[in-house]
Amino acid sequence: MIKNVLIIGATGQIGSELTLALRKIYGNDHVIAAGIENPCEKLLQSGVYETLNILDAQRLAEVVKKYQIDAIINMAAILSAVGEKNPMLAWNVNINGLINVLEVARELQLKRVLNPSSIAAFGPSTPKDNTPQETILRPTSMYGITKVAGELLADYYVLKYGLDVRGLRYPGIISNETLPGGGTTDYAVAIFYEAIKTGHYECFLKEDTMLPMMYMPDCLKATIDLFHADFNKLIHHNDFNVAAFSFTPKMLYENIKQYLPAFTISYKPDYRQAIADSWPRSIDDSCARAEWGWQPSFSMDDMVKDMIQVLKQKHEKGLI
Ligand code: AKB
Repeated sequence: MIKNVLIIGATGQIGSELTLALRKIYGNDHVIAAGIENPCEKLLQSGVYETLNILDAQRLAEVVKKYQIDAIINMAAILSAVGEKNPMLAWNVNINGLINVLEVARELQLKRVLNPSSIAAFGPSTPKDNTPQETILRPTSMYGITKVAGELLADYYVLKYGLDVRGLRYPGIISNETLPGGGTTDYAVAIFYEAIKTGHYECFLKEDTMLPMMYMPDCLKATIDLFHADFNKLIHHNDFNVAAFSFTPKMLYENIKQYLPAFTISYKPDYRQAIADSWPRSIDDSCARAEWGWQPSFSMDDMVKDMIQVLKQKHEKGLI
């Protein structure tokens, strides 16, 4: 039984909400948040926060021992856009950081590791529609290269050492708590903030760029369900496709405009367009559905409605 969980990268977009969700399940004292940035009040007040750089293997081992950790969730990553600006940083954090996690888990005989991958694992030669889980993996971004290598490394630890390591390929994640940082799908979050705050958004992707996306409550559900899945029933381990819906910037703009009729958009594609063009348009997640019962709850319409409602309230209170 898992008692104490360490979440590395706990201050990030997914890590921050995942920490709070897992504290509700395991208890505040049993979910240790760790990262290199300043944590928000909610994280600090609900449990322990440790400053920890994933590249510091010795300190990682100290934290694991100090809190008798038996599972690690690794949310620390350099995402696609920042990764293209600084490829070696992406390789270092995403691969050497992961090796530190896998090695500490092997040496200290932890019970479980969860390490996410991404739709960035696919590349321009991958089939773009309803992309299967097992297909051509030849990404052209450094982030994507680290995600494929990470999936293979994690599977290697399963095969070679019998370590319980699992992972899922996140699409773009949309949320209203912590802002994403450094990704290509970040436009799908920024557009809501700008629609509410200024009434105009300049999009860095072309209007017809279709990408797979998911609302945060489904992202948390997918992560926690896979974390709790019966290891013996898993056929795959570190490459689960998960899907909810796909849209283009134009589709998202038109949906938001229903709630904010004066909202305007302009398009000024930059270097992130090439990254987006190399990714799938939609995802086949039948392995996740069959092996651990994955099913999304939020449609695009549900997500837009909820995002507008939550962010409007925050804006009225002066929080954004
Ligand atoms: C990114 O855009 O880099 C991430 C991802 C899809 O993994 N959000």
